[in-house]
Amino acid sequence: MAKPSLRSRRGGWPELSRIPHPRRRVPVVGDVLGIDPGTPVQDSLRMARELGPIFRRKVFGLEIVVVSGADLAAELADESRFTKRVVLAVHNLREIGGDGLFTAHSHEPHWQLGHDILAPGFTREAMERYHPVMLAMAHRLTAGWDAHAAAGTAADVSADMTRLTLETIANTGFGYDFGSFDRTGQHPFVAAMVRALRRAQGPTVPRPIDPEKSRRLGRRGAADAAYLAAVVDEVVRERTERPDPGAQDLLSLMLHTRHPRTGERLSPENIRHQILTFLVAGHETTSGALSFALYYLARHPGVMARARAEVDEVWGPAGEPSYRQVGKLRYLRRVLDESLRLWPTAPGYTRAARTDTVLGGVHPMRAGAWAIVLTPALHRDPAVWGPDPERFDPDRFLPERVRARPAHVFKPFGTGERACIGRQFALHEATLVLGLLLRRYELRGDPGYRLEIAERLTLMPTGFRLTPVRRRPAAPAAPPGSADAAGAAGTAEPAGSAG
Ligand code: MNH
Repeated sequence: MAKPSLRSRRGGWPELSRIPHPRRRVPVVGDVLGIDPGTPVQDSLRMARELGPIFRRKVFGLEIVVVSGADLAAELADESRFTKRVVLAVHNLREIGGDGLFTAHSHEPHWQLGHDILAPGFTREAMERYHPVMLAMAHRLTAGWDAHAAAGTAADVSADMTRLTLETIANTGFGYDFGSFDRTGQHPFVAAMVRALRRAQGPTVPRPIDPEKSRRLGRRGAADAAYLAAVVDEVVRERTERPDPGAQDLLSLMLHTRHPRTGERLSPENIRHQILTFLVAGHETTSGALSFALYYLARHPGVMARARAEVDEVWGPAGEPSYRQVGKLRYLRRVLDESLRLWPTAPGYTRAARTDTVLGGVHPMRAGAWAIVLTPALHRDPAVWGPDPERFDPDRFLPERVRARPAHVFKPFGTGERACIGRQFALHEATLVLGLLLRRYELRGDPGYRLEIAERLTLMPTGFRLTPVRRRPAAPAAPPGSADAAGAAGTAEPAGSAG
């Protein structure tokens, strides 16, 4: 345990010293020993285990206060005392996201305007409109997995979930198609986005300054930003060249609607920022959530069997699930929630004090001072989640158990007015896809695989592969050898021979 020192070296705020920091603090550079620049979240999670519900971590001159205690997180959720803070890592993303919804300061005019104009794109009615498009994108995924099944090969789960979620947000939100499933490698949009997210995350430890290398990085960054801007141009050009008067998607809301009260419209520049924001925020985290859920399903055969039994019962053996049938997969939703508990793919959010205040009676904050809620740590607070928070157990999300917990202990989508606008979109898409995969395949993981997580502001499993095996068609509806089963096998063949 770190021993609280009595005096603050910064002076003026001796109280800061009352919260612990890692033991091996190095002059000037800070708390960097044993720290890997690529995994700030997983390192902070380890520190939280040792240092408790609130600690400070110093990286160069910057002292970050990290919160993982449920009581403190509940305080920080009080919108009258705290508000979202656009911290450096998010600010760095303004190079591509500008004053789009995610990177905007709450006081910037385009935040409220954008929020109000885009809100109709996330209603229940909107989800019902997206549902058939989501289904069509999921069928592209299963066509690929049918080919794996036919060839007996394994799928790279995160890569395929990224193909799926990128096509889903692009097609539902913008009527735009990246063709991700038609290429073997990563789409250049995804590559440029991942590099941008990594650059924004920045090095958490100082690296030797190599001027040639930093020039190279600068050029790379400018090239990526230019490329991403070109993609946005293309999205807008397609819509303006082939106007779709019936379109009721995010793009038409941005281009053609006014604020319901003030009549204001989004500026052309802001629209560009919003498009990129939604293309990125709308797929990267959902892809991670799906990948983690599939990882936990493969690791827990009992959970997988129960989830599959639910799908078979609620959806039946064949046919397209309706919008409403997706919402009925209550157990599968709990699997998703439990995956997001252990690995919330947007692993934190930052809260700044609106006025001078004291957090938890221990940590005085000036107006503007901020703390980060580290959600993977909050989601493991033993005071809330019990003595074995690492255990994967979807029944933690049984309604009566959720009701028995205090508020603000499960925050994978952030908090308050700046919480995720795409929550229902993501949950519907992910539940739909998991249901389709469970109904269609046995999923075989590599028992030797050990979870490895890449960090780039978001969390994503890497190297996780699954071999899909077509299930025997469910007994009564389609006995083996029936037209149904033969038809299904037949569609797999051409794709299989290609792969
Ligand atoms: Mn999403 C904000 C997590 C899916 C669009 N999202 C947030 C925040 C979290 C978050 C956490 C709050 C960040 C902060 O306080 O700084 N989002 C997720 C997760 C998933 C997700 C874990 C999937 C799982 N998000 C989506 C999808 C979309 C989307 C899908 C769009 C279709 N998210 C956003 C936008 C914001 C946001 C836009 C910013 C909202 C605002 O500040 O007004």
